[in-house]
Amino acid sequence: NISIKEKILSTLINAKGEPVSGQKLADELHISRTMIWKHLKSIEEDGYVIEAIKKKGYILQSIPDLVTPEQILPKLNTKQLGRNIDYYTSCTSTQIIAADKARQGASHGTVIISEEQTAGKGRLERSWDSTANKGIWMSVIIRPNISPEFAAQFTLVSAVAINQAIQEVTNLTPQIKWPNDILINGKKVTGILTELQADMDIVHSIIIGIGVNVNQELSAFDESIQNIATSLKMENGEEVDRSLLVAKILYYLEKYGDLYVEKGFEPIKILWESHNCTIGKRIRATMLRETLEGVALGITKDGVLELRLDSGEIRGIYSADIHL
Ligand code: BT5
Repeated sequence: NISIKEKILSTLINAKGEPVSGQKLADELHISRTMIWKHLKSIEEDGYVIEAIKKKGYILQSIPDLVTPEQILPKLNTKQLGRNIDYYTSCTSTQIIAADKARQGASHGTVIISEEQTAGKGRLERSWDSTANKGIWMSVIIRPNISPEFAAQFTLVSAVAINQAIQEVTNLTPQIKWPNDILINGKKVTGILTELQADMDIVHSIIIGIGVNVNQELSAFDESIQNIATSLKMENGEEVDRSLLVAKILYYLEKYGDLYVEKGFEPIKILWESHNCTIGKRIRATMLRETLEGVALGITKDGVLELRLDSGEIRGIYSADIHL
């Protein structure tokens, strides 16, 4: 059933605005005109606008903003990332699906993307608000040839890539907050969750979970985060083409990921520093066992945050929640 609907849809898309005869569709698919009509209704329910013209047929007037492979691939300019896209209208968490796929051998660059997540997750089992059709909820499986100790830096590589993509698509200037947030006007627009499958000395895969709030209104967010979250639309006042943004994120993720594997962290560090809002500020870092306060001096060549405590002591921080 689904495949007949998809065939009708792709026929309409391929007709590029020319009318498609209902009788011809019925003949080709060996189903009745009534069934064709039912499928068209169902396609309209997905957000496509179809016009029926007497004696001529059906014309596709507009396509909904979805993050389907059909919408992403024509905009994608990568060698490997996103060449294999696993698309869902709804799922628990793309991160969970990606972990399974990675274990089953999914290739470098495989993307799991969903319009909605019912159990989106942040770090430390926190939840991630993932409203249907309004954001980018995706996981990218990569298989770089690096040792596990360098994997965490992919969070910073990803932050630089997403930041760049957002700037290109929207003209907004977001800022990176160490380690895994992107903020606009002090509010969180993106979270990154980097997970690792590895042995002691070799990475099998890194799963980069990317959540970007794109077209939400404030009321779409859970009340508990309405004062800390924002979306691209809330900041620049207009709808953003999600599939274009996905394609750009994958483009820069491939570019900076390759650069990192080839040249190390130094070139990424420079990019990261030029867009961050953490360095030089007085911050509080909450970790699992302690909370420290001090001035963020910078990041090391390994991406570790250096904090100068009031006592003068300098501490390296590997992972924490930062309060500015
Ligand atoms: C993160 O965790 O920021 C990582 C988020 C990663 C989400 C992506 S979506 C695709 C993939 N599949 C998944 O299941 N996850 C990844 P953390 O730093 O722990 O921040 C989580 C905190 O951010 C929550 O406790 C809330 O306070 C806040 N939050 C939750 N949803 C949010 C949203 N949509 N926008 C802004 N803040 C949010």
